[in-house]
Amino acid sequence: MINLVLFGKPGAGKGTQAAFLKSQYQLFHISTGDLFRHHIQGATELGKLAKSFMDKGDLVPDQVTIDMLEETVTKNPDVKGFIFDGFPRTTAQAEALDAFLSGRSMGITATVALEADDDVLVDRLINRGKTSGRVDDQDETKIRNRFEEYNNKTAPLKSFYIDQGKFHSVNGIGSVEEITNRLTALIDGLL
Ligand code: B4P
Repeated sequence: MINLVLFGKPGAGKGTQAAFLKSQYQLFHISTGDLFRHHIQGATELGKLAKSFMDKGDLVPDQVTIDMLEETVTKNPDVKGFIFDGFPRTTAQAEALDAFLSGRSMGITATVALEADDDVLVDRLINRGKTSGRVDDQDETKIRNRFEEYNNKTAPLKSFYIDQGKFHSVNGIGSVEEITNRLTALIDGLL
């Protein structure tokens, strides 16, 4: 089983690259951002709660995110592996994921970070915001707040995974195809 964590700032290309990687390696893709947006569309209680955080560019509280992730993994017992896209985003989420996976005789194979400068990311997100309708992509202040959340809460996970010998980083600047090639070269070398 291959279980990959895709790691990187908002707009780094996690969702974009996951779309290729899931078919390349036949993995089940779980994007917590997409799951929340699905709940928002369906106007569920979870969606209403998530929206109140996401629209400001804040992270959604850990426990609801962890519960949603675990439910999705549990519902898909027969897959070859998972791409965790945008999860974990805090140390509490990373610890919960390790405990949950080891309880099912599974584990993270590798964490792959897509690295890109803030200014490139702001341009990408503002651009997406013109068509996506995503409130969190339409305002530079909210985008910068998402970077702050990342720096404060998510960046510490780098050392969490370095300590486990599982952290890898890829240059996230270039064409989508160039970055896909960098990722597949890295992942093929790990298998
Ligand atoms: P996410 O949905 O995870 O989204 P993201 O970080 O904005 O984007 P991603 O990195 O996937 O970028 P993408 O490929 O789309 O999170 C949204 C929010 O949900 C969070 O702020 C938070 O509130 C909440 N949330 C999610 N998970 C959570 C968790 N675990 N805990 C708590 N809260 C959580 O690319 C962005 C744009 O760039 C696209 O338009 C794409 O086309 C473009 N692009 C990609 N690669 C490019 C390239 N190489 N060149 C040019 N453009 C490129």
